[in-house]
Amino acid sequence: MTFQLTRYSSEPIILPDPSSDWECYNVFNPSVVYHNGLFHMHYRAQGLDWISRIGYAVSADGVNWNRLRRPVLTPQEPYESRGVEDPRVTRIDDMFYMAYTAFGPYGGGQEIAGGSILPMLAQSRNLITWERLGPIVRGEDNKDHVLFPRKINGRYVAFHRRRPFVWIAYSSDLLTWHESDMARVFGPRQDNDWDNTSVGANGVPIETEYGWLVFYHAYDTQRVYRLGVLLLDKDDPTRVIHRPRAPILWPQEMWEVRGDVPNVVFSNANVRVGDTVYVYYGGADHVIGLATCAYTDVVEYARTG
Ligand code: BMA
Repeated sequence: MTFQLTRYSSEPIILPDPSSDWECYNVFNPSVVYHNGLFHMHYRAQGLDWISRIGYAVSADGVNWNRLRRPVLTPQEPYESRGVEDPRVTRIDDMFYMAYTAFGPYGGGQEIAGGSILPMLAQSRNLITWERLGPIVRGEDNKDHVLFPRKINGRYVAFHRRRPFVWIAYSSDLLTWHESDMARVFGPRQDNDWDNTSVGANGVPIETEYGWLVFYHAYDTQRVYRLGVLLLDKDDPTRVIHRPRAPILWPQEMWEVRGDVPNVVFSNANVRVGDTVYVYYGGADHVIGLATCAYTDVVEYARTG
């Protein structure tokens, strides 16, 4: 079975705003939640200072967006001095949780050693005002984390990335994450595969009758970023049920091939609304695109592709 996402348009749906100081250079790597009949987007934005902030936009149809004129998350802490990046928002009950990457000073010190990054969590009731909770892991190169939309066996669950693998972590309170509650889930494949170098999770996993539908990104030895899917066991999401061979989206349009970083499609948003899954993604770390698919088709592909 072959399967690919369908681009909504051959053009990006959101561009940098030349009239803004904080989002005039790049807008990319969006997260989207569908809540109370609206699409809510959080996205990474950079001005000429190249520091990442998180912007917010809202849409009734998932295509036309109304952008808040100010960022909803800006660097505040020393460990965020070079930016707050790559939001992934999950709703659990009445709370929204944002997983984001804090990018700190060169060198970093003990806390943020290994890439100067921290995989952070924040919470909000209104999607605009965010309160920092803390990191999942300290002192290592770790990002691409995202919370599952519900507890499994009584505990919160998050993906995170220990290069080149996707890991899972469990926590009873979202504040304490113990090494003994972490496990490796999946990693790169063989030499000639598109995902042969490093993998990371995309948006919030989707619960299906067959297991967790997981969208992920990977790059190869040429650092071309593509997207794929796989299926994990519902009760034990460290267990891969099926992983199709082929990617479902890869850089093709000019704005995916050329940009701030070439050959990148990178997504933090795979949101199901009715029969459609909307995949929002950054093109070449510069603009935001949209691709969609039928929910039943992607589930079928994840099971049998
Ligand atoms: C990854 C992340 C993404 C980015 C990608 C390609 O490491 O930092 O934010 O889109 O690299 O540059």
